[in-house]
Amino acid sequence: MRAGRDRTGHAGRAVRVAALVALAAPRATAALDASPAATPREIVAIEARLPAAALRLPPTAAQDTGLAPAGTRWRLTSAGMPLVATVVTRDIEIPFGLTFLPDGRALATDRTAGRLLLVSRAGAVTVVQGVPAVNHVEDGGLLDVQLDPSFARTGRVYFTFTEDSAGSSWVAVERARLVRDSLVDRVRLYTARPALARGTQHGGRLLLTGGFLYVALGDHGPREQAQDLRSPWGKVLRLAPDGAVPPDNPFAGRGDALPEIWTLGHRNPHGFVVHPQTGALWEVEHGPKGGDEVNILARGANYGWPVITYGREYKGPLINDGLEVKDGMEQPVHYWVPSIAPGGAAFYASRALPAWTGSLFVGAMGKRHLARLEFRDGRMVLEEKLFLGHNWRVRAVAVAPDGALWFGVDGGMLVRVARAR
Ligand SMILES: [Ca+2]
Repeated sequence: MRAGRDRTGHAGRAVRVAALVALAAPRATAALDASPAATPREIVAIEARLPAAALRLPPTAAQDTGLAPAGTRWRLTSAGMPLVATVVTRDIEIPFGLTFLPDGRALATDRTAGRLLLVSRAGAVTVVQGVPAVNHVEDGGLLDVQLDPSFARTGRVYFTFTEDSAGSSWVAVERARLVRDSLVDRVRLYTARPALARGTQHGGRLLLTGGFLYVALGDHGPREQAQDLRSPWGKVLRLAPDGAVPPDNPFAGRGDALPEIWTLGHRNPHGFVVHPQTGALWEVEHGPKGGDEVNILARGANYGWPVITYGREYKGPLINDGLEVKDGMEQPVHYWVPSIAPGGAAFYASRALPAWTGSLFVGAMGKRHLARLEFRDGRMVLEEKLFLGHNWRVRAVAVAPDGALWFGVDGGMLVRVARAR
């Protein structure tokens, strides 16, 4: 079982709780500063192998998933900053979408249960009413949720979900208004067709930026669709916030392509964020066996799946004879072999934890940690693996208005990381 690997080296609960290991982050960061020309192979990976001491003891029954009761806290150090991580709530199973209202409450999707939740910093959970029925087969359910920039005035929220279609499923994009604890005035903006029998690799992330609504979709199983301009699967789409197709989209006006396509060649996007300085769209996607990618999206560009990849088939054979580079196809800005199985992602743009400002956080569901990545001149120069040893399948990641970093763990729980006092 894959989970066992992450627990290697742990003699059990007593060691876990007793261990107090300060991270080597400040020293490693300084060393990297001295060698800005580091190639990707020279990247220093900081492995925070053990959790710092748990301030309270998690129950034995929760050891397999590493889950701990609400209120459990751990101290840690990252980039020289003393931090404390606190379990905000356990009242969630598969935290997929995570964003924040202006008042500081989290708005989170509980994927498989099809629940939309409002969560206060103190852990009070309110179930939002008016959410549509979802298909929760395999990886389906209520996927992402994002606020409109005008949320404070309009209450507008956008969300994605998998929906039944005669035994198969597709991904729907809707907009509604959040009024107190209910969704009202639901409007269908987009339906990704065709429906497919597979219940996996939907992607389903949303972004609102620059006056557009971007939707990142996976190949939904049949990989050749990622290169098929007549299919929305394996694409990032660009829509107006009302679902209309902008006339200046790269494939608009062509008879042989869906005009909503912005980029193509994606396998299964799970992280989808705007760079706080450049405004560029960054996308993190699952490769097959190996080859998870971080991509910087450019209008009309082809990200290669399944023609080029750094991964292999799950059973081991090469894909397309192992082709990794091809003219006309983009290279990722970073890739992981072996895979980390990325969850959500968030750029840390706040000044609240200044040593983190500019970092990209990515949940590592497969490798069971929270990755903090630093990029310089278009290259990743540092990867810190936070919370290694907890066995947490970190999925959703987002930054709260107060600068705290929240993440969701399958199983599940929401955890808040802030400066230790
Ligand atoms: Ca690619």
